[in-house]
Amino acid sequence: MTHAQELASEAAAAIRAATGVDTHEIALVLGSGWSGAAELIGEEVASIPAADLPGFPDHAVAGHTATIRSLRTPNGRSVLVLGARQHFYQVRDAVKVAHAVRTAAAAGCSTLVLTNGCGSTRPEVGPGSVVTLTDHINLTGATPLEGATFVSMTGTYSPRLRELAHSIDPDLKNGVYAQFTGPQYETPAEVRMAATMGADLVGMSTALEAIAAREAGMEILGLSLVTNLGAGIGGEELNHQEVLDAGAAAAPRISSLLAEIVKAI
Ligand code: 8IG
Repeated sequence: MTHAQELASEAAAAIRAATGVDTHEIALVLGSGWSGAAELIGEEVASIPAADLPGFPDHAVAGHTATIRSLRTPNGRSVLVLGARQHFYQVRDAVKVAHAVRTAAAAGCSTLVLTNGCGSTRPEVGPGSVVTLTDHINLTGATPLEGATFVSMTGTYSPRLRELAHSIDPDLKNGVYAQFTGPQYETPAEVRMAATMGADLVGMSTALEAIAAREAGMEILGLSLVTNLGAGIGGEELNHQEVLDAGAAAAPRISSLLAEIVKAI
């Protein structure tokens, strides 16, 4: 085991101890706009401050709300909600970014749902659209993998889970997500570059987590909420408050969508 996997195993052991749940099955990372889903998915078994778990940032870094929650669905499955996403722009360390996902894998999760809010490079896929990821482009220049770890990244985003999501909401789009480092939004030229490279979406998360999940052999579903058109696509300048407002406006709809998807997994 690598040091990162050992630390994740320790965190998973602490989750088992705190929840009394031996094996979790599904892990969720809830990005901007998606956090309301947890209440609809199941009953809360335990809520653990992330700062109490090995390898997670302490309170000062994580903020007050960073918790790892264990839910039990009506059909008796255990879901781990990872409310402690660390963005690459916060820590500049892809191994730290991947710790929560590795912990979920060590806790037994074989399925991972990664959600985010993002920009769109395509005017026809505007704010409020929900996109299932077919692939990603990692533009961070970083990786959570260490040493000569040659992981295949083909088929990272499960076609099976994507089809399941589309069967629940036929309005879902498919798209390729490009992870930039942030925290600044892109220049219009960078958005055009991403579009030329084949990216439909631009954001600041998900790809690094998907790499770690892939290494761990997890089946991955990526769900993006488009909160804005990428810089230069819409004509209007990006405004962080408008991005937040668009996320808040879509929250009830996408939360119930995610709850339906989890029920069907
Ligand atoms: I919400 O337009 C959200 N997150 N990189 N670009 C990037 N991240 C984002 C954007 C965006 N909107």
